[in-house]
Amino acid sequence: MSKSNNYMPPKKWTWDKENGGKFANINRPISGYTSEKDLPLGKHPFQLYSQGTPNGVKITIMLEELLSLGITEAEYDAWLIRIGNGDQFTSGFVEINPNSKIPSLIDNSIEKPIRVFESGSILLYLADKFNQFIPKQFEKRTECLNWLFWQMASAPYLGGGFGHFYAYAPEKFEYPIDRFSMEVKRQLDVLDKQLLNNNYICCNEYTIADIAIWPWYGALVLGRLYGAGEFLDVKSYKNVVRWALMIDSREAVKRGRIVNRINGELDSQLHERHDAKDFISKTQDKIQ
Ligand SMILES: N[C@@H](CCC(=O)N[C@@H](CS)C(=O)NCC(=O)O)C(=O)O
Repeated sequence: MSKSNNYMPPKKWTWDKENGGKFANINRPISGYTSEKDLPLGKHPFQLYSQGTPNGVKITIMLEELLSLGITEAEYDAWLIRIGNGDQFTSGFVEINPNSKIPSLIDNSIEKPIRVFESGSILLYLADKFNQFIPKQFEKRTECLNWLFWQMASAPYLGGGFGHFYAYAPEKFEYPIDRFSMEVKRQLDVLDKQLLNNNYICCNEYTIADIAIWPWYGALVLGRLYGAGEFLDVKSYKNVVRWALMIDSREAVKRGRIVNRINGELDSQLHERHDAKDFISKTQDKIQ
């Protein structure tokens, strides 16, 4: 373990400089909007404002899964919120999510449209609204929610902790990388044991627990997150890898993964989705 640096926290923290990390330009210690701008509005029942990050992808996968069951009431417009440009700090976005984070959703299909923010809350809202991807029996529903909330509580260790210090921080610091690698590996072990005798995360069925967990831990074991596959020895979590590959092969997942995505191969970026046909004709390779 290397020696600590010489930083001594002052008596009172003040914001006097950017921290130099990858998202330094958008981080600030106050909430609220920085510019006045309304959100665009499309014709479908659901208006999604998001970017194709692991949290964003949870919702596009869920909506595509619902549509693949023939539930046309789940039709949606997916608008791109470029978080690197600070689109989450416009007045329109803050109105639907005071926390300025993607994903955020408006349900326009009801008399008094409502906002839904926090990806776990959005998944639960859609699951309850359409009675899909959530067990009906109370005990099983509770187990499903256990894992949904587990994901919501664990992801900040993986993203905000490990991912931040391993991939985004301006320098590599051993202490936080060790601290969060240990926690992420423990979480992977939790999942690996859960999936030892189960095809899906819970209740022997595909649920919003799988849909929430896959974009984070599935992507991690498939080597798609932070370039950390070898570092975390992800292949050793064999049950998680098997589960991740199974979810990866679902057609709705393949579609959901590319909506609002702004990196990777051009044919895997569909910046905005307003129609099922957009997957054929509007990916970046087709429109550039
Ligand atoms: N707990 C929230 C986390 C959402 C979140 O952290 N979103 C990130 C992208 S994955 C974001 O909007 N970041 C922009 C920012 O921090 O300004 C959820 O699951 O919806």
